Amino acid sequence: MAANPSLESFDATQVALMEERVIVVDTQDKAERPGTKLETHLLENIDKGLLHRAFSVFLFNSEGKLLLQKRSDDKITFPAYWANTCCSHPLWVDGEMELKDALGVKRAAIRKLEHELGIKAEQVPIEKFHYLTRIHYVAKMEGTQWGEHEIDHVLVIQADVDVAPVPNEVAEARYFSEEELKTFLEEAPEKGTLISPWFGYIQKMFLGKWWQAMRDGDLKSCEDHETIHRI
Ligand code: DMA
Ligand code: MN
Repeated sequence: MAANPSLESFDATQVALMEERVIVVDTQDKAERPGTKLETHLLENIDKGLLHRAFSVFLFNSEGKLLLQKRSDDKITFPAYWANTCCSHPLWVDGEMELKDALGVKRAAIRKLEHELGIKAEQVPIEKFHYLTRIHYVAKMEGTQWGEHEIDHVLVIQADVDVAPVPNEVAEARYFSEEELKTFLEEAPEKGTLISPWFGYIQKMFLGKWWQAMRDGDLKSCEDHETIHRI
């Protein structure tokens, strides 16, 4: 681990959150030990294979539009990038490590939907989440010491919610139809819009299928709890 990664210039709350204890896993997603968010997001550790557990929420409203967020400029990793509704990490605590029915990552998702987007827990009841699959990916933030190396547990929920973004987490939250998202992504390079690597991968590989299944009320057909997709 880097002796002294420079954090002085960052938002104090985001710096404090680097002390969170996330779940270090092996390549089969077996929990090994707690690791700080700082340790697990430094490229010099990622380059040695350090891997942790994460989740990604895709929230659709009753019109079938997907909520995306633009990450705050205050985020230490991937500031100002657009991503799916909410991403974060389950913590090394009993409630968030429970594997049965993916309860651990679902609880973490409810915690962070409120923390990042001000969405109240009662608007996203745990039984409404669909746990679809896991994606193992690595991403480096060019020109920085930061990156991601995660087994990302994908959660989909359809719910109408009240959104109140928290400024040092989320710069903007916006709903997209499938067509609107297509245009947004096509125009991204010329407009200089940053798209997070994990959302980019998921969008290309899975999102169309999940969107259709959500409309058909058949998300169950997209559940694959055995495979860990490796990107
Ligand atoms: C990390 O998200 C998780 C994924 C899937 C990239 P994040 O950087 O937004 O985490 P946090 O909100 O805890 O900083
Ligand atoms: Mn991470």
